[in-house]
Amino acid sequence: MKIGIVCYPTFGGSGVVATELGKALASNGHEIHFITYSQPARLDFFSENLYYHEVAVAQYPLFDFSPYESALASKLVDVVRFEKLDVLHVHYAIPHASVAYLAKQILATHGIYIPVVTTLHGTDITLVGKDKSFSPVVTFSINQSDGVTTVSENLKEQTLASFDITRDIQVIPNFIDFTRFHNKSKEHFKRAIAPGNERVLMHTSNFRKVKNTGDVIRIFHQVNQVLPSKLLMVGDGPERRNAEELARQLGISHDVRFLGKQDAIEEILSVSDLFLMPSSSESFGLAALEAMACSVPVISSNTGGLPELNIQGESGFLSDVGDVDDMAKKALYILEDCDRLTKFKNAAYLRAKEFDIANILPLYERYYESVIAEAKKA
Ligand code: GMT
Repeated sequence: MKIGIVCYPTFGGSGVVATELGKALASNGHEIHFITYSQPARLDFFSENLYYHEVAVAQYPLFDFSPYESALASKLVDVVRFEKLDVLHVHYAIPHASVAYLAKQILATHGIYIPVVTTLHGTDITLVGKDKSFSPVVTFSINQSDGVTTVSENLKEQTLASFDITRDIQVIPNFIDFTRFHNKSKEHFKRAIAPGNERVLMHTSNFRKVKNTGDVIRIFHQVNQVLPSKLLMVGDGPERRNAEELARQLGISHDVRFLGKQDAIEEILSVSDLFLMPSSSESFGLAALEAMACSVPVISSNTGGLPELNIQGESGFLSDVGDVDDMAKKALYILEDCDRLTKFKNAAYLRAKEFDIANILPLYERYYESVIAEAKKA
């Protein structure tokens, strides 16, 4: 198949999923065309089946806000026509689903019918999409897509509950590539981070409010009082300064390392014993899956799609959003006993295996085939 992929090219989960999906589809012989405003962060791989088309937005003194949507729609029209694509797969509804609809209508005037698959990832539904300034467009563009997927059952339920949806939604969960994400021996790095063989806790995110990075620091503070440990904070974003300030106020900044944005997440996970994800909303929790693939158990909140990934008492524990005491108690339960920690690490890895890309890729391939077949009938 010739597949066009539209996504945010950043380190955000939707962009990561879109890029990893495109890379895997290309390895499976499909021709993949990424159409984004800059090269996707994880498009670090050469394949004769991978193409990248940059959306350039013209600047003009009249524009306070450059019209990205128009530039993207025009680029989609151009790429679909020239490359003769079979399907367009857009990730994150805003604005990609409505832009794809516009491109589809323009192409129809040229006698070209391009089916559109929209994948809903999370805040495009749970936070941003619900806002009155977006919801009519989000509803319309979901209903007008030829195929719609969500990354968890919970996100599907939330979509149906929050918008007036008149079409089917298919759940296809996030996935993991074990050739990259597995536990690697990084003993020298571990000794540098934890010279006293302390336990290492880790959090990675884009430090938005929804990630509750303050709770990460508070959980660690409680753990550290009982069991001397280290915390690695990976990523960057608006809440990073507050998290750093809180670590200082609690007197633990010497045990907390803010590493900023990092490419080799799997290497940092390989020296970690526990992953913390206390988010107030999380449609799936890709970062937690990456941790589990590297045999790192997870302490998470029980919100959104997290219970579909993290199994209570097996791959880690889940607590109510904001219940820092409970999360700290459960973190200590896992970390205090070496045999128990090993048991949780093994169980986390086995749970992650269920989301191996080898299991999930065929779901997307079959879904594209069914959407293309339906479109041909119409
Ligand atoms: O929805 C978001 O906040 C953005 C999105 C992204 O692009 O970073 O993240 C979401 O998509 C990931 C991939 O499908 C999911 O694993 C994340 O759970 C989800 N984030 C939230 O729901 C907060």
